[in-house]
Amino acid sequence: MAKTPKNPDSAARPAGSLSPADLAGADMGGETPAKASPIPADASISQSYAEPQGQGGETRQVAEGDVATLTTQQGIPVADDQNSLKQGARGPTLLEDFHFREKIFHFDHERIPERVVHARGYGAHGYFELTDSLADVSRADILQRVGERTPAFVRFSTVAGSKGSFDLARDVRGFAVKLYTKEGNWDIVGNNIPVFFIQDAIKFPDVVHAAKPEPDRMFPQAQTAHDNFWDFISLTPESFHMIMWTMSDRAIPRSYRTMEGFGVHTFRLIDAQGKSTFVKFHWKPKQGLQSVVWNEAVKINGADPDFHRRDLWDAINGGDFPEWELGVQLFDDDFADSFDFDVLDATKIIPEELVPIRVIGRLVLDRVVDNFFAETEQVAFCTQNVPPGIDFSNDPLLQGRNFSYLDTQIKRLGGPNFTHIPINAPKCPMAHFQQDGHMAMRNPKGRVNYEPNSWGPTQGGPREDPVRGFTSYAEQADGPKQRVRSESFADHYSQARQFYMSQTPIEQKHIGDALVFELSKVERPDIRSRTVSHLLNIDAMLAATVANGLGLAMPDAAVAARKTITDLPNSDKLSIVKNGPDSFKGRKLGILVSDGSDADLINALVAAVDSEGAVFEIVAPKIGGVTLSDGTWLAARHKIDGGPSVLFDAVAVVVSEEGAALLSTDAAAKDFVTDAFAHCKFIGISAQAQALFAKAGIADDLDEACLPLATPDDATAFITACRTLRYWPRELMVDLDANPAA
Ligand code: HDD
Repeated sequence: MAKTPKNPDSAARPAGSLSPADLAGADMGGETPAKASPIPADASISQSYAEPQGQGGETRQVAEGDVATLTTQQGIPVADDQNSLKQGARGPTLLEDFHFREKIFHFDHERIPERVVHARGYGAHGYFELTDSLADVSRADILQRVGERTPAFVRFSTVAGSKGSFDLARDVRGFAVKLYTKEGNWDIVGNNIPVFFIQDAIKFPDVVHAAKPEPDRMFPQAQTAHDNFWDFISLTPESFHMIMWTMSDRAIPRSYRTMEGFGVHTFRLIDAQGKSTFVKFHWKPKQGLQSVVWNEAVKINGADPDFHRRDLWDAINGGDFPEWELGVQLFDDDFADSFDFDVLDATKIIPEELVPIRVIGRLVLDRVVDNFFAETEQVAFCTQNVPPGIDFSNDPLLQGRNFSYLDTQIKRLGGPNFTHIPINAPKCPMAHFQQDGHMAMRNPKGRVNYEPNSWGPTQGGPREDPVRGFTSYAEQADGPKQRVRSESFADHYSQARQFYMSQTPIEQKHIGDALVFELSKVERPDIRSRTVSHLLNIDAMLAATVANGLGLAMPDAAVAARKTITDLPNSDKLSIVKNGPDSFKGRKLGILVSDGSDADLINALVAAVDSEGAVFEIVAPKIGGVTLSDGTWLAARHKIDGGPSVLFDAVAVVVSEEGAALLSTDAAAKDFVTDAFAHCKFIGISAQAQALFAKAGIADDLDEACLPLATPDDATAFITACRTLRYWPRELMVDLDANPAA
């Protein structure tokens, strides 16, 4: 960037009439000049604003280290960015003011349409490293050489909410990965749930319309707890497998870092001889699976609507790079033919116990974006972006997606040249004869823009390559042209049941609670009842729990196209609790302190957190921090009102006697401990802190996951206990829904 000429007349200006260079001189700490000057309060200063700006100031080159001159987009240096050009100090603004017009024009066009779904998201850069070659089944270059790294960009998202909605909505999470391979971009545009609501892409607008805010009132935002969604669902039995997942804690993940990702569809791998192997893609988080609980999610949305964004940003910037293994399930036609369900049906999984996962690589996110808009907002994922060696199956959802993503990018990014935007541009050589269009950035040179041509190898441009080029799998297709759903897609409940049965009791309880919560927001009793009629085809106990929770008479079971298979084996891989982390690494302890907190204890806690690879944040009565028992000062990260316990995985309350007395008068401090308790968190309690728990009304309920922090030695034991993440038995003591008689 060009360095600024400084405006030499700045020193002569009256106060309040600052030039850009003056403002920049006030050490703004970056390259960008400051945006605003103080607004003058008195008339004499405002008089000074009327002076002709930017006249008489000759420019001169300044030394390295000075800030850049503010310019227009055309590069014209700007003398005054505080005042529009007027005819007289109080006169009309002049059309001639090209700087003003350009600035406002550009501002007016800053927004591009948000994504029609998955509008709220967050991205990061990283790489994919192959750890096991798939050369035996695929010719894809990225899958050949062990140890080779491929640049990657990942965008996580929620589905239903707008761009400005909160992170902890109960929702599916998008898990979209762009791999910049040497043979072009490969996008695996997946979710954190391995199945989908619908089987045929023609139903996508309906399911999305039903999930989004209702069109007349435009609420509720970012939630499915409303009539339209459940009306659609209760009329769409194929959605019930996915419903089991979205009502589970999978839909309220603790972090993007603690979610699995799935390619969902069956794809094909194609080897050098053209042989096809079916494949499903899985991303397995090294951090283990973890979710929050619903009451906590609701409160996180208020306390920190950017909870997931901040978590990813902090982890990457803190050097704790999130990592996932890429696993594949490989199978052939024989397996597909013998499987109970159709492998082309995106409402079905193939249990890992049936087709084990082969881990072939790792995905590491090690760099946040430089600019959210340029990268995260403009990234354009397309399911149809696959390199040679990867191919599609006939899954009708995937086939529809392959049309939709290209189409949506043209609307969103404004034209056909969105691949010219750096985040979307392949990192391998490109050569083609596509040209022109809005915002064309990479324009071919030379005379030839067509083929075949006879201009010879140097002037004639690129040529097809039948060997290296993408070749579709030569699948035989036959049959009448018709609008039908294959009979093999007709079983809607068996895998929904298998998922539910594979959960631990606490996870099953959460599914029941979520259904009761959502359906309690539905106004029409017939929709509630119709939903329960489907649950009867999944599990009678679940249906009874939900009917009871709703105060609803049990309806008859919905008519099922296929009878539920009730003896599918349970799959441990479907449970979050059974696939949790084995350490507290990467997680966060909140430490509530006061003046006089035991310094040795705090130091011991911090050391134990450090050695576990976790992080901590200090919560204090005032943001100015506290003075510990040894006279040292401890900075605070949060004032108590702004640092509720829902922001932490576990909490420690290490306060002095006076601190406990003080905090006992504070509702936010009492919420801090009662919420931590209600959300089944591990709690470390110094002897003096007991008084706060007594005032909060839970001193008599404290259980074995509320650990005493009497001496510094207790710190390690406490952090070790936190590895378990939550103490679930407590939930049965604190929740009305746990009491069947209620
Ligand atoms: Fe989709 C975005 C995932 C079905 C049409 N989808 C989008 C994103 C993800 C998914 C992760 C956000 C990408 C990003 O971060 O920019 N979608 C899925 C999965 C599906 C699925 C896993 C089922 C297995 N989607 C689906 C269907 C259609 C679409 C059936 C249409 C026929 N999806 C879109 C879209 C979006 C999109 C409208 C909105 C913004 C975008 O594409 O770039 O084209």
